[in-house]
Amino acid sequence: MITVHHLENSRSQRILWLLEELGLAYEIVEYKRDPDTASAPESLKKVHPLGKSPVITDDGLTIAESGAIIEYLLDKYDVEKRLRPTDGQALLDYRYWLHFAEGSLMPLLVMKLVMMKVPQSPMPFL
Ligand SMILES: N[C@@H](CCC(=O)N[C@@H](CS)C(=O)NCC(=O)O)C(=O)O
Repeated sequence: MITVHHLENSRSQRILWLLEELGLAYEIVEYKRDPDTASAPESLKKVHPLGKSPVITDDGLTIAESGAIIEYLLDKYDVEKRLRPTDGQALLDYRYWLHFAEGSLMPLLVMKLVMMKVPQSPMPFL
């Protein structure tokens, strides 16, 4: 059985979506954010040294990083190759968007969130 260590309001939602698309059985261990700091609880550090989500366990393996988890699940369970192109431009596009999400988009969004919490932003363009 796949277990998802799921932090509320987080990238972990990507993994739940994919598991639903694949029609797989899974269980969720849910973690609540601190109401003041929005940080993950200390208990998440038992499964991820940095206390980050998502993390899954499957068949004795523990896997972190949403992109790596997505690749793992598709390699193992998308046997009919429904969700990931196998070659050509479509595969290049798939890889581009998979990496764009974490490599380019999320850093900007997170920085923007952080700057919104700073009353007088030293970077007003953010
Ligand atoms: N690049 C990682 C990012 C993981 C990450 O930063 N997760 C956030 C939630 S979206 C988290 O666990 N934050 C809790 C904290 O830092 O306290 C991934 O794609 O899985």
